[in-house]
Amino acid sequence: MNDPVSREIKKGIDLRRHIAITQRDYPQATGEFSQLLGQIALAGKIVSREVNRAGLGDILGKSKEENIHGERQARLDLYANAVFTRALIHNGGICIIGSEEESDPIAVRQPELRGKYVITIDPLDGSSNIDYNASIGTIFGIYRKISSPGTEKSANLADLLQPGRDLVAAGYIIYGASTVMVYTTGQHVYGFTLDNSIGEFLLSYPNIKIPENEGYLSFNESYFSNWDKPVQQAVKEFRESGLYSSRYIGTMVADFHRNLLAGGIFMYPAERDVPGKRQGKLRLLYEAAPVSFIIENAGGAGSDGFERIVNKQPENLHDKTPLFAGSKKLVGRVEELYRDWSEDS
Ligand code: AHM
Ligand code: MG
Repeated sequence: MNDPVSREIKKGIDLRRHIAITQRDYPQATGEFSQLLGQIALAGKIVSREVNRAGLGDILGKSKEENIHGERQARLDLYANAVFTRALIHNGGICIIGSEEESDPIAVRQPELRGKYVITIDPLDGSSNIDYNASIGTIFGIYRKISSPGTEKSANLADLLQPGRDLVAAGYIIYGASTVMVYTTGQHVYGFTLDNSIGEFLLSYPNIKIPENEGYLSFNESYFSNWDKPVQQAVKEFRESGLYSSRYIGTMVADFHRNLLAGGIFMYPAERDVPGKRQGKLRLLYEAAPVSFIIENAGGAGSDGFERIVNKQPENLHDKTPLFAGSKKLVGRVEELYRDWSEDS
């Protein structure tokens, strides 16, 4: 960290200053991207406040609505979706949103509000944990508009269907023991902790790198018998290595965050014979691609067992994908076992 920018990026600086410093690398920047990250952070603070007092109000429990996946939406899901959507449309510098909670994309109608960025978002990941005071989170991916340059023309679905390798930035916010926002623009992975006393995100992790040969195995073991042979074999080997312990919260962003800091692997494999889960449960655009982009920039890997998640071309907004995200060694072993299996069968 000898360059002037890195020297200024010290623990404790606030997110706005951090963005301003890192944007100096891009003299052509118009400020739209900084504005967008600022709006995400603002919406995150509002959702964080609501999550912290959720049990006191009337916001826990299920609504009457279902999302595109046939899942009953929690009230807090809908609240988070509304907060993020509003913050992004007004002043977010974006032209279209693809959200887990909306079956169709939301294009920004007013030309004067349209920006050059495109966002995919899971406003509240870990819905099944909401009522039990366990960690939940928000995941986002930011792309450039590709359908027609400039902002005069409305964006369309094609702008959202981009592979993860074209992400401009990706990140997540965890509403846990404290609220933490992690993001990367394709170099360092930074983590900020919300200091509630001043209402600011302060830099707490200046350069996250995933450790090798230690950490946690994180998956829902109750599905073991539904997984492909290579996954079962990998799990057996990882357990027998004696290097790893097990942890599973059931909120991907929380499981992922822990393993990003501590090492290991998070997985949500395909269950080939289970309707609705033949490609697993997690969604490519607003869950798997952003975390894979992040973990690759932290020195790890994200794969569906056959190829890098960031190379997968989405065909639909709500496509699902199996996900293996963790240290290069563990994800690489899953891929190796899949390769041998495909050759044998
Ligand atoms: P959600 O976005 O509706 O909350 O669903 C995704 C979540 C992930 O956070 C988590 O990894 C997974 O569902 C847990 O599923 P399961 O209960 O099958 O283990
Ligand atoms: Mg989710």
